[in-house]
Amino acid sequence: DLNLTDIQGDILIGMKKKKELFFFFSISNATDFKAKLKSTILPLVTNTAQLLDVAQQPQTALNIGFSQRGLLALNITDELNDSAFSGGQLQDISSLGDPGTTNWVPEFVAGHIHGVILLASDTVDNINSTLSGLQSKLGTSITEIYSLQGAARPGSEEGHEHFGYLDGISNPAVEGFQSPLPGQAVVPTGEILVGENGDAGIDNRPSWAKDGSFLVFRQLQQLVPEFNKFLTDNPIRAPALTPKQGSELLGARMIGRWKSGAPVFLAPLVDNPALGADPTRNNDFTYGAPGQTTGKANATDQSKCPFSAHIRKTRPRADLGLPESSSSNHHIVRGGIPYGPEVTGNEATSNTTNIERGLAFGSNTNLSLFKHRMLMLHDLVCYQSSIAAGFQFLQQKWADNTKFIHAGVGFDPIIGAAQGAQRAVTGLDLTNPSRSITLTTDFVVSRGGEYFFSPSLSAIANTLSV
Ligand code: N7H
Repeated sequence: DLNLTDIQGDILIGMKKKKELFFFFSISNATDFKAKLKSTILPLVTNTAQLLDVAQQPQTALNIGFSQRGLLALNITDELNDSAFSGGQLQDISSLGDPGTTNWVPEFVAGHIHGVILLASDTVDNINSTLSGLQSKLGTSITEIYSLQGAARPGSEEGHEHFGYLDGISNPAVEGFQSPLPGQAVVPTGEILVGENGDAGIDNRPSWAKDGSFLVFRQLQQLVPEFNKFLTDNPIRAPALTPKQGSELLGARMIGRWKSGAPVFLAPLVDNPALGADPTRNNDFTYGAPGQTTGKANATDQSKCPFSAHIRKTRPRADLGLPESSSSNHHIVRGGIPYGPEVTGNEATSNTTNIERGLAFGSNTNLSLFKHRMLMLHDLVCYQSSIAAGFQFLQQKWADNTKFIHAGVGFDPIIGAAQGAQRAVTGLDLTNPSRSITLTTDFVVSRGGEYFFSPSLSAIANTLSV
């Protein structure tokens, strides 16, 4: 059984509040910081058991992760045995397809980030008061390097990312911890938690790393007016669809889901909001034939969902064969939250982004446990027991690989990256799936990020703070 009071809450469940602050810091005085890590930060770290029990949930939840540089600053020299983590995200820049550091937030380039504190609550005021309390106690032991405030979008857009699509629908269930909803992948605990059954690196981890997880943070800017203009300019001209419907279909086929969350595989021509809203049905498909439990999906039929669709590229289900085995499949637990304001009238009419907005990719969601709570936020926070097998693999080997899932498929039109070069995508046009559409704009622009390790509470108490 998992020791749920020892595992940081964001990893398996996600803090899932309407506001989340990512506070990046460097350690200025290691001795002083270690003492305060134990006395001040550790008592505030929210564990998994606390998030599971609504009565125990703190007003402001807090989690913490350390970069490789941060561990070294604390004089922790053990190798965690994850080369992406130890090299840092900047070193990974070309393998992730980013066009150099031009678009990176300078603080992610400068190399001073030792850790990140994640603060989540229902209001920014709660977060700010927790943060200022913390900062006054931490004093000069740390220095703030950068922070990013995320917030759920307003009103009926809550739970939707900035392009307008419902997020946080599909995440793997961890074996023995969560019972899967229909269509949900089940992964061995060790695919997400270091040192647990199924962790491929288990023999080469220091014992204190057990029940920690690697946290990938990416600040992904979204060019929303530009994305919308592309849809307006290129409607799919299927019979019986108005141009507006054709534009909506193009967007849905790029993602693999409609704005409501309904999968295009189950609703191929028009949105079905009731399907999108039903967690027992909105993930219940494999890309295989109805009832098919073994073998592969049809390798030529894209009528219901393009092979290039974002959710198909990043989780190919029956395209790699059923049952969806963990050896051929790579899963991450995604979390995260939109950042930046709503599109302004001026941006919408000029089809041009003037104010930065996007997705802070990086915490977790699980529908089966949190159905009763308001929102599921996807983002650029994701956790895994190996960065190379998780996030990096999905980005590089799948989204950016024009031969995946099949030859000629092209890029993932949402997150696929080619160092800023234009990207060819096939399968989007329902009336002619082999037609290649060239995207001259990246609608998602990487502003960089960092890799962190989120240790167990006992590792913080017994190793990192001594
Ligand atoms: Fe994605 N989007 O709004 O277009 N993503 N994603 N993602 N994503 C998903 O099923 C989006 C990003 C995955 O299990 C949905 O929960 C945006 C990165 C995976 O079927 C939507 C950005 C990576 C899944 C989006 C972004 C992934 C997934 C449907 C960046 C990994 C689950 C909601 C700004 C490298 C697939 C849902 C499955 C789903 C969007 C980034 C991976 C709407 C805007 C960088 C594994």
